[in-house]
Amino acid sequence: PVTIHRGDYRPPDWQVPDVALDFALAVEATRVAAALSVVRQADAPTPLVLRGDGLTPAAVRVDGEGWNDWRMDGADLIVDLGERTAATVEIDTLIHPASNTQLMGLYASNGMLCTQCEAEGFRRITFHPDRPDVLSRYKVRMEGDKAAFPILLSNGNCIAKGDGAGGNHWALWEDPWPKPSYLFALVAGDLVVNRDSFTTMSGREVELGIWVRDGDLDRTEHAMQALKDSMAWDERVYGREYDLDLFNIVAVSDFNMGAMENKGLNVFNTRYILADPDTATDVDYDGVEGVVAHEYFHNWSGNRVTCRDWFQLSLKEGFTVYRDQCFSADMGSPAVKRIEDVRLLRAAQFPEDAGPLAHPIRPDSFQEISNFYTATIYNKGAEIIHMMATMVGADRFRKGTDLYFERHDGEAATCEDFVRAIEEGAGIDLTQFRLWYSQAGTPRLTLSLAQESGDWALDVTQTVPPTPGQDDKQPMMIPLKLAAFAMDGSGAALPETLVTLTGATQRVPLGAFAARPALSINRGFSAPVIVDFARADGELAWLAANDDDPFARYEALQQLMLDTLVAAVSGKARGSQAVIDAIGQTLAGAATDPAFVAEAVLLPSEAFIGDQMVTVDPGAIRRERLALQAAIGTALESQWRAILAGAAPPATDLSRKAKGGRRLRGVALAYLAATAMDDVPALAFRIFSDADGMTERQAALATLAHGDSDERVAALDIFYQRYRDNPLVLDKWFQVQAWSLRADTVDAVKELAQHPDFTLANPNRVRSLYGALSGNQAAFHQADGAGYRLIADLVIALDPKNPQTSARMIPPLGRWKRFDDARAAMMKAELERILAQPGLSRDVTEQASKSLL
Ligand code: DPP
Ligand code: ZN
Repeated sequence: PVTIHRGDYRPPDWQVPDVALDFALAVEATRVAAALSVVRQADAPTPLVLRGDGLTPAAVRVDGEGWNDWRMDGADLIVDLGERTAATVEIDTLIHPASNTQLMGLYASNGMLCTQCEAEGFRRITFHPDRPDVLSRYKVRMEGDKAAFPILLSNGNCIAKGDGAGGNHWALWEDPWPKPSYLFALVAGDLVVNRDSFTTMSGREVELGIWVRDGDLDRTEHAMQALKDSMAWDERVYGREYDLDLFNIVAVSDFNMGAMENKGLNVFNTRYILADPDTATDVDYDGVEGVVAHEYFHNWSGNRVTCRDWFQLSLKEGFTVYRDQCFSADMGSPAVKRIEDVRLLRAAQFPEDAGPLAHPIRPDSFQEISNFYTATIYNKGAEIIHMMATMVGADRFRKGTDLYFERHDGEAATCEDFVRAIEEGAGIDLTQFRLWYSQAGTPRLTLSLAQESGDWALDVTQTVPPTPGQDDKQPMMIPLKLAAFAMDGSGAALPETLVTLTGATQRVPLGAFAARPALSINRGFSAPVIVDFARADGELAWLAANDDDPFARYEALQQLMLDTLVAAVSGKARGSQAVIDAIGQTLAGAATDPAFVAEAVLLPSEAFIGDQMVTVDPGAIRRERLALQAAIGTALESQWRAILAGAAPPATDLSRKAKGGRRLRGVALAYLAATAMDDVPALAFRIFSDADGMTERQAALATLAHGDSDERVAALDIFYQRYRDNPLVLDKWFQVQAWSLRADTVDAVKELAQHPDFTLANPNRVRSLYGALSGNQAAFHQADGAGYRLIADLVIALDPKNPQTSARMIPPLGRWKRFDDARAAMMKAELERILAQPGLSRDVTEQASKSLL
């Protein structure tokens, strides 16, 4: 495969100011007639290079005449336009939506036709430069059978429609905003709409539509509310107004990503639109709200200002994730949202940064851009923006983003453009900070306290570990929020201070304390770093109870649990009493903030415990984590039972408090289930049966699924019978079984893959079974290698159909360096077996071969 380098960027030789597309729609074969107006930018008469993927030109015309000066270069079309500096190039192609299993370009899903073009799917519809720095105005005509496709949608506004011959009808859409081809969208199908409207801050009325299959309409209200809230939030917080008269969202069940921000016509995975209390958990509800906001916010951070090239992907994704995180924090609990975001970063991004696929948020090279829609580009990218905002404060950050939007509106910009706008608008020197864009790897801060004649100081050493292609790292600019407290009741404290680290070592004065102070470090997770700081259990427990920053309280308790678990796994058991006491004390706050308490008392995941160890021992981690969970379950039994004794909040109550209450009930049940108390299956089954909504029902089912009771079998069966016709809920049925802590989970997954409801054609279904398995550390790393084999078999079977989704399953196999020799050898063998397959996609080839390094 060819490696593409960021340094090789050249501006396009030809711009394409206008694109006219004419679609003759049919599921089996759709004819596309494209007319591109092209204008030469290069001085020399270079030919026009139009990218294609699986296309054959049926006809090529230039300025209305048949044209023979063209040739194919691999999949691409090269048109020689001689000395012309401008022309209209027309190309006809024939595409086959029904057999498009990659779900890129124009494809059929559930009888409807829809598109996905980011990053490079437009070239599967017609020949085009298909690079984000080529922006065009689009006019789209589509015609098709009125019965099969009663609804015809594209970007922008519908400017004409009518009936055609033979039961056909047609529509003409025009998008006034120039856009890159990756934002093109078309949808044709039998859809119903939830209509609403929004009046923008300048008084413009925007028609909103959420389009779904018949029968799903009553599950769209939450998404609609989220959309209106997002529109108002972006006006209030960023001064950004929507810019078309129409905003449509279509929900599609077969979708590789979560959703797509096409101009004026977002296309969504159904799982981020459809929600009602009976079928969606509180987590699902929050997912809908967050993703609707994310895609809406892209209208400015992504669409109005787009990316110059795909190396700049984090320009729009990191910034937009940051924006959706702040939105969700404002809509709910900022502390809980921060905890969730950090947990996700640690679960998905830190391992990526520590493994063979590590890359900077602005990568230097890639083979297949689809492989770079990563937690690094998205979530670490968001942390980089978060740090800038922390350093300058909200008002100056807003000045920076105002300048960015104003200066680059209508342009294809770079990460450097963004940094410069923040520098100038907010007034800060980000010279050293730019290293966050170029250096991969999670910085590690090693801390120690020093005492100088009654005054205390903190010594900080930072190191950035080597990553592939980057052996030597420079010290980074790291904004570290800290505070210090006297634990002796004297009340002495260093109030919250923002320290900006710049050197490899640095001494931070803390002030006078009679005894060693308790240090509250990286408050609010001000920087995406790992902190190494040996602290006594008593100090952590004190912080867990007394720190004034809720995130720091959470961190202190997590660290206490982590220290206890790591010691136990390493055979240095030190008892669980400190953890039990701290959890018991935290539970006292359950009535006031159940959501926070539920997050705070959760044990660190098996994977995160593994991340603290030189060699991960999945079996010992599971054993010790379950043992600690059982000890906590037993010691605090009455508190857990008290939480479960009250009635659950009604499922229709989506207030912060009700959601928190349900979450805490799920945690309480899990703690009890870890003990050997024999009434627990019956208790869980009663909660499962009595539940008036999916949050309680799924929590109880997941708890039962870990065990071995008759209730487990009954609940799984009831759940299946009740929801077998609802794909999103059926995904949960597969998922809870693949998440199970049972010893036979790998075999169960193997069997479930043969279930009549399992299909490789639907990415959600694939992820719900196999994605859940690879996230189940002890199962995936089962000592006989059966988990590895199962994932590799999947990658091999799925690659010919859907390389993008297949390649996403590979990274867990690439973590072999962290495991013992026997496991490492089996993991590598599976990667090699994948690479030995003939005709492997570029996606899988890149991920598997890099994973072996
Ligand atoms: N649709 C994906 C997202 O919004 C890629 N742009 O993140
Ligand atoms: Zn995005």
